[in-house]
Amino acid sequence: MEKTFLMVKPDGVQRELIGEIVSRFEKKGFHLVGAKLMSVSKELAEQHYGEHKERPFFGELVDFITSSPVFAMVWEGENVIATARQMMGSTNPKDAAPGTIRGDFGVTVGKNIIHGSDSPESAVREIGLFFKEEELVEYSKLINNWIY
Ligand code: RTP
Ligand code: MG
Repeated sequence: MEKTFLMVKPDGVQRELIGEIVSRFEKKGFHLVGAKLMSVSKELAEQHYGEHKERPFFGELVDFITSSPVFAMVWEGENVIATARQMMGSTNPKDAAPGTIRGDFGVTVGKNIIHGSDSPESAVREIGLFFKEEELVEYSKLINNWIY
């Protein structure tokens, strides 16, 4: 089954939105297989956002993500990568539809509450950056028989 890496960013943690965000993915029918509250080191931030190294906002992005703890998660389910991105909404909250996480809770692009992997390749890379294999838990939930 497909897995994705999702992360409540420092603004989401500070604003006490962890529960709200976890709840949305639980209610959707996805399966939580790993989660932890953690600080992001400068090295990890630079690796995670490596694709944006040449962008003018790279320094700000690294400073922001290392400024306060994040809540890192791995979720599993059919098409979870694309569906989670839809549930997050557009990168800039001003363009994000109501009903999406960024549309409901965000205002500015620099503080847009949540990160989600944008492709299967990013998901594998990001899960590997943030989680050791033994931190991911494989288990069954009977409720999934009513979803899949
Ligand atoms: P993310 O990686 O955080 O899930 O967000 P995303 O895919 O929707 O957007 P991406 O293009 O990967 O950009 C990463 C993060 O950089 C910040 N950003 N700032 N100041 C700016 O113009 C600007 N553009 C992007 C955002 O916080 C975005 O989530
Ligand atoms: Mg991205």
